[in-house]
Amino acid sequence: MYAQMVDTGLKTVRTDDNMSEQEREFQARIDAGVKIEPKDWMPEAYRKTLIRQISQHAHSEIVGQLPEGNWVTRAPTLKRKSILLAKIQDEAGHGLYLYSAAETLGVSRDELLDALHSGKAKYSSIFNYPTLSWADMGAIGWLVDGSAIINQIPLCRCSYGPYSRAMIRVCKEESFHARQGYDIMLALCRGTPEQKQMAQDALNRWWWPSLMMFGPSDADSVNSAQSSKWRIKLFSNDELRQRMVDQTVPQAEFLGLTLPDPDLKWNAERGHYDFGEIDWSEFHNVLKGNGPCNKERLRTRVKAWDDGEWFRDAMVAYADKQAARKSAA
Ligand code: FAQ
Repeated sequence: MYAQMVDTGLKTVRTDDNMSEQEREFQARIDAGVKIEPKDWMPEAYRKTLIRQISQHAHSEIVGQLPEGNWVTRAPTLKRKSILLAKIQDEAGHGLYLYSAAETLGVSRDELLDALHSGKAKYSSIFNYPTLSWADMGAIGWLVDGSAIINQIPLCRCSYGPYSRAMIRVCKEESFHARQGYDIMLALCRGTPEQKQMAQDALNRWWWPSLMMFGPSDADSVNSAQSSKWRIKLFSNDELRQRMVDQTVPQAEFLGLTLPDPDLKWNAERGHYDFGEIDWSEFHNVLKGNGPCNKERLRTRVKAWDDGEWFRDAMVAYADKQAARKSAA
């Protein structure tokens, strides 16, 4: 069906000339801004791309609970503890909306979780870094949730209905997360010199990994061309990364913190901040499973899954019993 494709040098992209009638109609619907719904016909590659991206996204939300979970018992006040708990709980909810959206594409949750637990599935590189101090809770909310929002606001308008609708609620909650993170940073920066130093140290460690969240540079992004054509991606990795830098620099200035990049400077001609080269070898190393916490994160997830088996079994047994009662009545 997809007989001929154009080789972009990265990954093949379907061209208008070589599409079947059905594919052309599908592309026309996307170009007209009509949402694709689960029961609509879709090219197999569109379905697979969405399953890949949505499930990676769901796994990121679930694994993303772990770095912050590390600080629940050590939050400095009851109020901070309640806020952190609520945030972590929100991330679990995001994972659930996203697994549900992926399931509408004909894949089961068990298959998705198997892929995560066996180490086959990817999740965001950012969650393979350790959380060493309370200031990391501020840096994660400010920078990681901040980056997540920048990436996810456009996804509210993506072509696949269930994904775009899930994103609307997710983005609302992410905004609260980013604000609470900035509020932690603000409190630390207005505190003692030691507290301000903690905030600076967290910023130093989380800045570059946050920029890596947006994925490889456009020149190296294998999936971007086709995903843009299908309106799964509305902006490129580099465009969104630039947006994050432009948005964050004044916020760091307000905090009185220094971004750990000697090449960062305003470029009046471009109307954007120029910034230094990202260490892509670190990014690829983390993706290969060799980040500081990859093994620990996976081990924790697998243990949580195994420990929950009795509960899942009990729920299924109860549901079976109810169904048997109903059919006997
Ligand atoms: N980490 O060709 P591209 C959050 C992979 S949610 C790991 O550019 P694509 C909330 C990519 O999968 C954060 N892998 O790929 C929260 C592909 O591999 P594959 C997650 C990465 O898909 C906050 C390969 O590299 N957000 O933070 C990364 O077109 C706080 C080539 O890349 C989403 O998932 C990475 N950073 O663009 C929770 C948003 N970047 O599959 C708790 C939805 C790239 O071909 C606490 N996803 N890769 O083997 C997306 O927008 C896209 O998937 C991108 C990547 C932009 C991430």
